[in-house]
Amino acid sequence: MGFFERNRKALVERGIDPARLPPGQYTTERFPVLHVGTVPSYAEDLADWDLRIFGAVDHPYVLSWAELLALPAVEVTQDIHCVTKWTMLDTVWKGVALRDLLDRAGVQPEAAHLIEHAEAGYTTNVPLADALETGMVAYEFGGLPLDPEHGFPARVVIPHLYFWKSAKWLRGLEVSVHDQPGLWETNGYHNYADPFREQRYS
Ligand SMILES: Nc1nc2c(c(=O)[nH]1)N[C@H]1C(S)=C(S)[C@@H](COP(=O)(O)O)O[C@H]1N2
Ligand SMILES: [Mo]
Repeated sequence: MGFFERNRKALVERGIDPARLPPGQYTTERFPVLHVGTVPSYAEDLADWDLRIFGAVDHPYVLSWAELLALPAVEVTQDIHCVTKWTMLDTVWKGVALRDLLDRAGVQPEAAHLIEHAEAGYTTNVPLADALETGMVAYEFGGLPLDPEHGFPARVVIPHLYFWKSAKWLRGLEVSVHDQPGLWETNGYHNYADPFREQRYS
């Protein structure tokens, strides 16, 4: 029996439904770190961080760190899946629902895409409907602030798509009428990225 089969069998033995594991994935307990470039650092009070909500919206706005924390928070437990084949089950995230952030901006009716803008020019695109359904701007993982390498102070989490669709070190949310494929999407990765349909590459 190979590694992937053993991993799947171990889930069954733990009473976990193996259908939660997308095809070609294995589960891990330790949280891998994956990104291009360097981990950004910020002032102690995060005065040099903000989040801009803009694009095809009636009321673009900018949130400071304190303003983000003051918004109603949600806590979710979700499975996450990286295209490099690891899955983590039952990860716990706290933050603000993308729906709440975008509703405040007044999304224009012809908008159909969300472009996540992160530090150092990293972008990734998701259909607006997907972002509104499951997406959040997370600032806690497992009850603690995000680690710098996992996106501190805030990142997107869209658990039902491969994890490259969840930008770390988030700085902007752009609502867009037209699709704008991001770094990985313009380098051979799938534009939608459903792990259960194994949409790894295009
Ligand atoms: N800003 C930024 N966000 C990013 C990336 C990146 O390179 N830069 N990499 C993506 C990829 S490919 C993955 S798999 C996940 C990894 O998140 P983690 O390091 O917290 O596991 O972050 C995503 N978000
Ligand atoms: Mo990734």
